[in-house]
Amino acid sequence: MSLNNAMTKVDRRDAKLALAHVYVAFIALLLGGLAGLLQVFVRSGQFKLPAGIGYYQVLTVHGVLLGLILTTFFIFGFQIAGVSRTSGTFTDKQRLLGWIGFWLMTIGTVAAAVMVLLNKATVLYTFYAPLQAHWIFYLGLTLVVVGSWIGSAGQILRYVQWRKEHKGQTSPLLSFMVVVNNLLWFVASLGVAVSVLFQLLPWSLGLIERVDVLLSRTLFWYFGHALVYFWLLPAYMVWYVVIPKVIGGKVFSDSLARLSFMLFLIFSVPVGLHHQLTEPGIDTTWKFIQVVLTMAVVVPSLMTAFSLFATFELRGRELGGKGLFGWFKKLPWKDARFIVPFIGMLAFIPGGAGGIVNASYQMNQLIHNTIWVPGHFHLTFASAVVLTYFGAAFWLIPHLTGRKLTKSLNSLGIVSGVLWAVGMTIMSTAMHIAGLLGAPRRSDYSEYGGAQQAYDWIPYQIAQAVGGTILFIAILVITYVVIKLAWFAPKGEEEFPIASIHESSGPTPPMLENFKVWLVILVALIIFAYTIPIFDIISNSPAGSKGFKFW
Ligand code: HAS
Repeated sequence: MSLNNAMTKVDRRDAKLALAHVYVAFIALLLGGLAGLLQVFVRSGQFKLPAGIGYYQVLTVHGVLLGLILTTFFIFGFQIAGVSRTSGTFTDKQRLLGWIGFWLMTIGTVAAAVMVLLNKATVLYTFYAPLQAHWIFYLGLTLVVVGSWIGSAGQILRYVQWRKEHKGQTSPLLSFMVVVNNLLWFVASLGVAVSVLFQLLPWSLGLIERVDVLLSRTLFWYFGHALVYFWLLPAYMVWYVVIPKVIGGKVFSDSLARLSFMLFLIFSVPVGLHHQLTEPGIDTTWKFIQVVLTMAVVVPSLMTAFSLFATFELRGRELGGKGLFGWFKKLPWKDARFIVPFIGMLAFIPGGAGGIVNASYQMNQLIHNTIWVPGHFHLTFASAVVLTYFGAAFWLIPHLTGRKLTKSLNSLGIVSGVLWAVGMTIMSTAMHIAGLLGAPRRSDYSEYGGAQQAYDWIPYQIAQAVGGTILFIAILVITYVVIKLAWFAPKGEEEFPIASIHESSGPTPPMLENFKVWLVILVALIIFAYTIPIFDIISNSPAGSKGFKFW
């Protein structure tokens, strides 16, 4: 049975480091959310951006701030607190690594953001060629990635120290999960690091004349799909370890949770080609192989759904719930720490089903590059994941600042979750339907002029504006709650909830913590899934025939 309660309170020095990350994340949420609001207005065809601001500029701000900055900073804040809480206070050296990482990431963010605001880096959050940004933008992103490596090293070292001090024992589940997520991030970000350092930076500096676009996209998606699981796994940490405690229950199975994380580690990376199913230049056999691997990465999510249902049902029955669904009513529906992530779980059911549609090769032809895809990731990322971050912030911030989540702040938290559910249902449903009608994603409708009225997807674009406005109101409510919890709520103690493992869980096989074995499988799968496609891309590249010019 794992030891999950090394400390009951996060050390003040570690709390400061974690909070610094969380604050940057919520600033990114507010600004990125504002950009999202402007975007849905433009897409409705009823609004033009003032002062020469471009649609794609706003779209880049939205994607970079929410997809790259909010996530990385919140995840690191949460993970630092989680490791400190379950493995113990960081040493000065480990904490220093955390601070170096934080400042590199922050400087990088500011540099990249300035370039985007100056309209010198309007390259969307995927930033692959042939779109080109100012070199400072790429340098900024490099600092974010390098900073994240250094910061994550501090967290991993704390876990390694715990294992040295507790030989033969199963490590705290939450710390273990953090290490898996950091390794996943490291292996995935190597792809984007190669692309930025050897292609995009030298190209933007004028050192090389051209880059191989297909190679840059392939390297991006090697990183890009694992990136979405790097966002997802912290939400799963909350679902597996925190939510059971919030509802008064226990972790259903330690082994199942660890196995699902290890499966994410090995299957998240070798699946990037499912973003490139319509691209010529990659052999269909390899696309198909990666489609099969994508179906494999669905399995740990199904295991998670099973585990959550079991946790909820066990607890509901303990509280006296009878019959097939009686247990459901017994869950703590008035607790924002539970209901907000729960709304996220519900959104993940259609979001995940949509993902399976996307991954189903032939069906991908129908939805690729339509607004169906943003519909999918607003359910998975912008609902399941982000709502779980919000639900976690409701206890994490007061725990770290030494304040209380008061009754009224709890109620406002619930209001924000309900507003999110309403706004997202309208916006995302409209996106899915418009996508099926052929509405493209990433389109500046003002460029279509009067002809846009002819398109039968326009009513759905207006519905998106309505949903997006409700979502922005939710962001304002959340920002208010966060500010109160950080600086103004009454002083007091708020728990960092960590559930213990259910008695019937059984012992955890040591194999599940043998990182060497899982990393070998991961590397083997990556080599298998990518060697031939990348070799083909390079050898068939027109510039490739002229030596190393393909970079
Ligand atoms: Fe995806 C595109 C396939 C999951 C994010 N995805 C994207 C993009 C983003 C994104 C950002 O194969 C756009 C990238 C771009 O800009 O071009 N995705 C999948 C598949 C999954 C999946 C198979 N995606 C995610 C997650 C994301 C995310 C998670 C963010 C966090 N996605 C694709 C594909 C594309 C794609 C293609 C490319 C499309 C194209 O052509 O461009 C799977 O991992 C999903 C598995 C999930 C499930 C759901 C399990 C449900 C759970 C909740 C249980 C609920 C409970 C509540 C217990 C099977 C765990 C209790 C309820 C009671 C009633 C009591």
